[in-house]
Amino acid sequence: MSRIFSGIQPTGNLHLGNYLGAIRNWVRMQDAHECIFSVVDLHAITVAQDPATLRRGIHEMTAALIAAGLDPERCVLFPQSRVRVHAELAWVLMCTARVGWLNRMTQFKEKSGKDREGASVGLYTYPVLQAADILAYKATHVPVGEDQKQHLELARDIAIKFNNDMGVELFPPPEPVIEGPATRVMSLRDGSSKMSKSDPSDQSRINLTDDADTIAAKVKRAKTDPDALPSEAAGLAGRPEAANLVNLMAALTDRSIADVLAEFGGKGFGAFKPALAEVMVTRLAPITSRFNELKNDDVAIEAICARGAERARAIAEPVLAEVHRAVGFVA
Ligand code: AQP
Repeated sequence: MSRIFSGIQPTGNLHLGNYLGAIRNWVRMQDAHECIFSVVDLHAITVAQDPATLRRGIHEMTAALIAAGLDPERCVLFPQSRVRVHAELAWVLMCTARVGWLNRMTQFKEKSGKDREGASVGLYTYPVLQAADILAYKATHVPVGEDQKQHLELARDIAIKFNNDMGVELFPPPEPVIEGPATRVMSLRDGSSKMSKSDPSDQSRINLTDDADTIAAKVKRAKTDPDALPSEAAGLAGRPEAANLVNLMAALTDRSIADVLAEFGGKGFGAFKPALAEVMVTRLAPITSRFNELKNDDVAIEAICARGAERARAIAEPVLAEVHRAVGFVA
């Protein structure tokens, strides 16, 4: 039986990229597998965070995940910082990972930008903490969006090297699960960059908390080109913004791109965009209303976080004890 681990940063609103690329798959996996999902607040502080905003963000991300369909009875759901094993195991794995491996991580290069010397050490070692998140549970599968592929390969390399170095079969090398028609949802303002919580423009993304008018306005303003939609998928080549919107329609309606183009091929964005906005509103409205009900129920959310952390610790602490024995810390 496979064990699933995945995480999401509490650094802003859950957006359509997170939902279609990751969370929707998490929800589907809950019944078929043992699932562990974390609001990864330790990752969030790799870039500066206001403490009060972060505290609220952890709470709201937990509420948003439940609103999106995670059931804390059917999966383990908890804030990462409440399980100390993550940070402790990350230290051990930092002594396994090689500097050359981390130097190849493209997300660090993108996130640190021109001021690489001024980036936090945590931002640089972020993928090792991510490996610890997964390996602390001996997770076998990790459902993520396409942007996390390189980090997952690193987690596999770390697991394999640790096992080899210590002469044990402790960690199963985790497999990424990058599935579905929308593993890389792009920004509404720029078809060459991914939709992201940290994009300074709120117009670049559809938040799961956006109301119908906001969604309609964002889709209307989404960047496109002047041509009509093609009738075949090949006609989307070289048209990243059009491809992104068609892909979103396909993912939200569980149809193929060919099906969507069979309906909209030859039509302009004037016809396509309102149809897309309507589909988004229909799909997101139940999540938004559930989120609005839950987000102010501090007592219920706190109880879910506490219980989830307790269940996570019960799995991770014995794994850390095995790691301690393997490296020689205890007899
Ligand atoms: N655009 C996306 N398309 C598909 N999947 C995506 N994911 C994120 N963006 C997309 C997947 O969502 C999960 C949570 O990732 P995250 O917490 O790193 O989300 P984020 O929106 O990427 O976060 P930030 O704060 O905006 O970080 P940056 O901008 O640095 O990436 C993951 O499974 C991710 O693959």
